[in-house]
Amino acid sequence: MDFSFLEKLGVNKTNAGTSTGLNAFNSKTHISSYSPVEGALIGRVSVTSEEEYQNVIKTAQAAFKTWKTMPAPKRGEIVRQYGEVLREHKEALGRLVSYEMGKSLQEGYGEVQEMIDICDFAVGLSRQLYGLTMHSERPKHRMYEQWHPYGVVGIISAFNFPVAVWAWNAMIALVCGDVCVWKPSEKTPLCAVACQNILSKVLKDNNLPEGVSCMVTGDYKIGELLTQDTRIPLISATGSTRMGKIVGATVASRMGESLLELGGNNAIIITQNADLDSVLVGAVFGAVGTCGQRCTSTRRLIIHDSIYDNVKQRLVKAYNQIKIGNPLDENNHVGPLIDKDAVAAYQNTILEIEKQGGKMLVDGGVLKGDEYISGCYVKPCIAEISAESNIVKQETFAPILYLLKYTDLEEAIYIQNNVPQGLSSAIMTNDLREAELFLSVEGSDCGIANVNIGTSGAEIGGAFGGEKETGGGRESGSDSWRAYMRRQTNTINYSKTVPLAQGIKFDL
Ligand code: UN1
Repeated sequence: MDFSFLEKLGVNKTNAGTSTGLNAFNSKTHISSYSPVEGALIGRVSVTSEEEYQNVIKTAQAAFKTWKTMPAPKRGEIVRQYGEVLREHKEALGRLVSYEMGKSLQEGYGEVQEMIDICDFAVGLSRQLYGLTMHSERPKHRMYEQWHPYGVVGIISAFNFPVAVWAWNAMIALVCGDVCVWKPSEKTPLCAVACQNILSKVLKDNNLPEGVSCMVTGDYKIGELLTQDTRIPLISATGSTRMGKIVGATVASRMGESLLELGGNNAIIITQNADLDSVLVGAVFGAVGTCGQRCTSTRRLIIHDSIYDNVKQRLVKAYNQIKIGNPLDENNHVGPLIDKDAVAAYQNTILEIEKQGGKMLVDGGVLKGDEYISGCYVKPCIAEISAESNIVKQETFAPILYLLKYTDLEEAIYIQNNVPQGLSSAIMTNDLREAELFLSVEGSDCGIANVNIGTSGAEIGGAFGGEKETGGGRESGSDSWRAYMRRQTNTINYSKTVPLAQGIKFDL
């Protein structure tokens, strides 16, 4: 394999360097990053020690003093430059994402494209951080609100979108005037080093302090330092609901803000009025894309009983055509799971399905042979099972799809909502009434509800996130930027008296 993409990104194959992007540190312990593609060691990243952590936060705090006073459109200019350099590195970075995380090359490129798109969005936003003005109840008074940056923002990201989800957070936070400390997943540290290297260079070329964007690496212990740190007013965390509950509680206990983007259990309702050809693309990509490791992956299909057998047959046929293998080979649809732990979780879920009375329509299994040497390649599978089974209500980060049957739409919506998670949802129908009911207050309870497209692949322009155990946060587009700023209400008296609000008289 040609590894020149690693050099292009400044990620040396044997020693990827320090984790912080603040090159002065000499950590003694390392994280080794192994590719799920072929099990090979890609590189090592030093683990941030507690002492280094303290330095990183101090450096970030110092950088905030410079960054927050720069006009927002000037900050936007830095983000614009970052987007330009990302365009130059799209091929190499997309390849690294595919090689370190295991998603298909197309999806690796797609992820970098999301980064570029969020840069463009953030550049425009840097001139649109609007506050409202209000009419004061007092004469010769002006009232308005303005938005100020919080300060140091902690970003905890997951392995499955090792670069894009950081960029959604960081690019928006940066134009808002915050500085960022990133803790990437320890499963994909090299992707983070690459992004950080590119951004550090842009900052340096503009004579800006590199503390504007820092990185710390390690396991949950470094995450704990971040979440407990009162110098970090906002923590944005993406990952499992289990992790999010700990992060949310810890940050709340010190009155910090958290923005959580956690597990999903996303369903597509397929009604008798659906166009079955387009159903297939949305459903299969949603279920097997990224090997079922998106928080937006389709985990449940809720199918009208009149078309159930037809959809089932088409799905089984489509699944038999899925090519599983090296994700860098563009002929393959599905690459490996991230690691052996993920494979074990996949296997346990299949055992549970059988224990809970489910029936496999397309069998799962771990693939063996030279092409699958890492031991992380699994077969996407389909099970028929009761919607009430416990296993259906859990998120397994793997390509396991449940087929559920319904007879009327209210029942389908009930099934769709009757899980603890609330991220993404979809209905496939050409019937206006069905679509509108699904989108109405009586419909989907998720943060994302789509018609005639699948549950995954959301565009960056919308607010991304979900309800219930998904955590309630919104990232990326729309007005998500407000989560990264503190609101200040200002009242200015330009009269010669001091009238009190609510008509209160207080004469001295
Ligand atoms: C995630 O899996 O954490 O909507 C994010 C999607 C992608 C982002 C997924 N744009 O599928």
